Amino acid sequence: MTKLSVPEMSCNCCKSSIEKIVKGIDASARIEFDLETHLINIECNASEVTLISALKEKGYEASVV
Ligand SMILES: [Cu+2]
Repeated sequence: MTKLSVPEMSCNCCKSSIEKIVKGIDASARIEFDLETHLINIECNASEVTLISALKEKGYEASVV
């Protein structure tokens, strides 16, 4: 499981775009969001580096917690 901090994730629209980004990498990914702490837990086959760079490409700065 990868735990990422995404400070700019603040509402449901961020949530759904992040979900799309992650599922675009691995369609079977499982993602848990916590909007209050801006943390996401991702279970998927992609590496942390892949996830972080894909998110960054779409404007979401992310870092491993
Ligand atoms: Cu949003």
